[in-house]
Amino acid sequence: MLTVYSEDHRQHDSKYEIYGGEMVPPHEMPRRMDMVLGRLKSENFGEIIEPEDFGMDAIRRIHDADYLTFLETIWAEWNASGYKGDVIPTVWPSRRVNNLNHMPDFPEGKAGYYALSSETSINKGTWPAAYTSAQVALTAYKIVADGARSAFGLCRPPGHHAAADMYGGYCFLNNAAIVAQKFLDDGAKKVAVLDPDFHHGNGTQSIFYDRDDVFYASLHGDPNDMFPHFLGWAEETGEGAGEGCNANYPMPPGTGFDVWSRAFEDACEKITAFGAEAIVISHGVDTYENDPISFFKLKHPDYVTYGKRIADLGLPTVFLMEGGYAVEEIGINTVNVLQGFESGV
Ligand code: Q9C
Ligand code: ZN
Repeated sequence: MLTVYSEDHRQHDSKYEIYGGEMVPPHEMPRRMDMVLGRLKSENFGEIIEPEDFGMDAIRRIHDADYLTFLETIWAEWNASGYKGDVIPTVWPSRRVNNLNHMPDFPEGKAGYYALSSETSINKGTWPAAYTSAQVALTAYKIVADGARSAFGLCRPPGHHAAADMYGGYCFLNNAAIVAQKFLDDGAKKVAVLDPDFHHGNGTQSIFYDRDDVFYASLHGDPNDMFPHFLGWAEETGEGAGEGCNANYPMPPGTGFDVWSRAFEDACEKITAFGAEAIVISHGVDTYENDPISFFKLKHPDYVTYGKRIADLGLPTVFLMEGGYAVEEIGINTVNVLQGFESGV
């Protein structure tokens, strides 16, 4: 399997994340990619190639124009306003303060307008890194569209929390949604996005929620106990034409592979019943037992097992990196899924 990767991600390197009332170094850090690259190389997994540049068209199919302008310009505006640190939102439209007919001029207002949450800092290089991350995803797509069974986009920053006009959860552009839409625009009738990342992919769900051409399935920490807290319940099954095309599997703290893999099996069976012609995997490995911000209990061999189950779906498959914060072990778990997949092809 080919891996697509660019060094451009290093430009997204904020100093701080607000976590538990403290300013800490972001859990989503550049070193994550070094650990995945190291494992790909030590396992001789396959060639690692640079992304092509496909421009903005496929990105604009998913994200609103005003939101993209915001991402491109907010750091410079923030900096010009006299603020010295990373862009960190501190005020949001809320239940009782929410006249969205006006976009505030001041960058703090703009950041709050577009932000899901405050842990996601924006620094000078965030936009070029997010742009290249989407190009990494689109290049992985092209490899599969050209006939390969699978490809791995080693994306950073990740994407599944980003909606059409919202960033957060370490995500800016929804790489998985961009690729799913690209499959459709190039002729597929039905595509699935399967999201084993520990967190609910609220962005992907919201983008496709009323549509019957994309099936979205997510296994994640129960919103009662885990970010993003306000989406991801099992009752969310899609709406309108999309009714029945969304499947959420929220699970409680301490969930191990016995329970998790049954949910995974159900998701796989639903995707087959849906009739997907291709699949995008939101490849997060923050389900790992030692992940510092998560609470599932998957172990190294479990990743091989579910990777093989993905192969059994028999579909053209684009893997895109999402979360995983047990940095020293992210490479093992990430590559285990890919090796499990290849053993099942
Ligand atoms: N107390 C991905 O795995 N946590 N994003 C915020 C802070 C955000 C994870 C809660 C976790 C986002 C792609
Ligand atoms: Zn995650």
